Amino acid sequence: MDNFKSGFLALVGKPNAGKSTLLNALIKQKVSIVSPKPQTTRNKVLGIWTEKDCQMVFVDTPGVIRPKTALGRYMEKSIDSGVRDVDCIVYVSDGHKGINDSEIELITKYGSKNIPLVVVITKTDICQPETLMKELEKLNALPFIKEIYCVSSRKNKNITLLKEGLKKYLCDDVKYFDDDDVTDKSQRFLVCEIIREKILLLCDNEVPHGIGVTINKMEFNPLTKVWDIDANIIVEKASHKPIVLGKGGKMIKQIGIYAREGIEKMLGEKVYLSLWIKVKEDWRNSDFMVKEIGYNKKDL
Ligand SMILES: Nc1nc2c(ncn2[C@@H]2O[C@H](COP(=O)(O)OP(=O)(O)OP(=O)(O)O)[C@@H](O)[C@H]2O)c(=O)[nH]1
Ligand SMILES: [Mg+2]
Repeated sequence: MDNFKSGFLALVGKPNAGKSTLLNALIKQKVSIVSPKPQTTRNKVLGIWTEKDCQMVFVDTPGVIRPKTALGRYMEKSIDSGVRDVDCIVYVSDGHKGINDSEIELITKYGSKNIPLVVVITKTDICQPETLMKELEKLNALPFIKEIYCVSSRKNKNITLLKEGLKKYLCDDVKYFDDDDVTDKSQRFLVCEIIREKILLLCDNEVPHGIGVTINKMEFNPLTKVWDIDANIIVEKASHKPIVLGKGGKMIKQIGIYAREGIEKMLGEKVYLSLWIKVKEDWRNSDFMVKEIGYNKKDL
């Protein structure tokens, strides 16, 4: 193909910085779940944007943490694999929160990888101009940063400008994905993630971090045109079960309503969703169970 350009661009940064929201804004589709709680993303998720003469493959990654569990180690490996061999690293920083020394250290680490590094300050819709100025000053002192963009994914501000700017880092001439592919993830994966997103939204404290979701059945009935989905919500402590269940089953019902809406939007068909709560004590600390729940190192 003449003059066709493609490439992989990794979105990295601290938990809750706004990476997944930015990915969804860049590709104008929701493929990665978003929540106000840190450590929402657990896997590397690709978001694909294809135009006549280019294909940009954005790689969403979990926020950088110091891993304390087997799941945390899996997440750390997802980040490593997400930035491996990419054409550009897009470091996403929460402009509302500001940049501290540990973040400068992290940006410096990514700057030393011999891969072009672009910094995106996001959430400018809720930033104080003084905070933003201070951040820009700190970043301007780092010579290895190729470019700095200020965007708001929520208000769709400067997203097109960023996407156009990132095209200069595309250097392959292969079309990696079909024109209508938007992600590498399966519908089953996205269903599990939508359920987990609603639990992150509705349940507090440690509960959502110890949640895993697996699918028992996912079948489409062509006669009724309804998807029949049966999924398990795995909790890591017996005491979490009544929280997810709620008083008189109120919480699980709400999770089911929100999740069904999200899944119907994604699949474009009616959905019948059954949810079951299962306890798997301390699963996040077991390599075996982490894999069983779907976080398989072979997918990295
Ligand atoms: N006001 C505002 N909020 C934003 C913007 N982008 C993201 N957020 C919010 O920031 C929170 C975190 O967003 P995510 O996209 O889940 O952040 P993340 O970096 O993917 O987080 P992890 O997956 O945990 O690493 C959510 O509540 C988003 O709605 C933005 O441009 N403006
Ligand atoms: Mg995320």
